[in-house]
Amino acid sequence: MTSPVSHHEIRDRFSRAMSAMYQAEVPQYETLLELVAEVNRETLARDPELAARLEAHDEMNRLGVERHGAIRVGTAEELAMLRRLFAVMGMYPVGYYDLSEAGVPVHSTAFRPVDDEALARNPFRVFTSLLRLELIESAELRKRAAGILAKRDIFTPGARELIELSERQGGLTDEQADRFVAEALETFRWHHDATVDLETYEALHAEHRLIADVVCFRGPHINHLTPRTLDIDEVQRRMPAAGMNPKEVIEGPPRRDCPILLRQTSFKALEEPTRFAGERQGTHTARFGEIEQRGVALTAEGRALYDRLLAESRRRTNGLPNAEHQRVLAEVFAEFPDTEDELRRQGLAFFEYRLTEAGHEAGPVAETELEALIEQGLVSARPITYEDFLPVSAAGIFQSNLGGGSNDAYAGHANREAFEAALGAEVTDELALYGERERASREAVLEALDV
Ligand code: OOG
Ligand code: NI
Repeated sequence: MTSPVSHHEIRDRFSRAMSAMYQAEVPQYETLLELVAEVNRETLARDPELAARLEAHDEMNRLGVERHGAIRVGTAEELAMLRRLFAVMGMYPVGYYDLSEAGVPVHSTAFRPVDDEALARNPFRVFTSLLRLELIESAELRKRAAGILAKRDIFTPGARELIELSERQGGLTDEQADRFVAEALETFRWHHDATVDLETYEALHAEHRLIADVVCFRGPHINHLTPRTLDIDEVQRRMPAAGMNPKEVIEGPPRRDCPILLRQTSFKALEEPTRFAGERQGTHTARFGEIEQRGVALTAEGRALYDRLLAESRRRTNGLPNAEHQRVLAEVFAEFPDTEDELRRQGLAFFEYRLTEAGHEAGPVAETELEALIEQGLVSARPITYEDFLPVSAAGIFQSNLGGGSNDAYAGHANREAFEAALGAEVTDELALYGERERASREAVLEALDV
């Protein structure tokens, strides 16, 4: 094959094409992008230290292109083919998310780039959920949904050909990559026409709105895209003036000096005119816009502390408006150390180690303790950004856009094995990825210092 283009280049082209398509489909998303860019600009101007840090950490370049999206599919075959489609762009399944716990009949993974260079170039991720028809109680409805899904093909023949070509050749040429992007995009396009009649839609909708969303259309339309903001509280505050209806509360941890994990909010899904079989006009509500603010990835210990504090605050925040919700969260999370040094010393967060200039110049060093080397100014530690998602937050995003629909009967059905069987591959453990990055950087630093 003549000069293949890199997976990263294809992912970059695809994420831009997807964003352009979604801006055309959902003009409010374009407004959201403008608002996020404005707040990011202001935040960086106000906080030169943050600007310098992002620059030094290779994060400035990716900020403008960074986003994630989400889709929902109906069958194992669809999920397995998506895995192959995303692999063409260097995106691999990371993490298993059980949403049944939150009353939503799906389980999910995130397709995303995994290595440092790929993440720095364009960290585009797609949160991908598989509908779990087995959780629907009515056998009749289950059969009906499965029958409808069996009849559709969500991929164009061109996309299938190019995926196979890429697998055979080990990549795509420039021209093939452009065709791939155009063909792959078709899978995620919105269709105003449902594939079923209104009566079928309503029956599935009555079981769970999400089931109707997955089953009644030609494909897994992208249901939101999410740019990365540096100040989520400010964007949330400005949304109404920009004509957007924000969800009630920001999901995730509170505002902190050292941001951890992920905070998210969205504008609510729009009610869109939909034509059903038999020329009946109706509406469907699925598509929205989301924003996220990312912080440091937590170790298993840090995550356990986060989960405990989140559970504790949820008992106290139920139903509170955002300002109160955030105040209670901040109170409960006061227990979570909020300096980089403490997060590191207590092993709560992942860091990447590098030699400082002094470290580069130092000769062989006898000290073997990283903390001592940091104190001596030979080594610096920088927080590793969290690249994944949070199940409780994801459930909050699902629910605020599904009219609060949740069903306790779905709970307690995590089934990673079944998900991986459908996917045709194992999902990578996200903690292992961060741990490996930290470990490799520690070894490289110690080796360079010849300790
Ligand atoms: C996915 C919701 C989860 C996130 O950012 O946590 C999500 C969906 O609504 O399909 O996107
Ligand atoms: Ni999202």
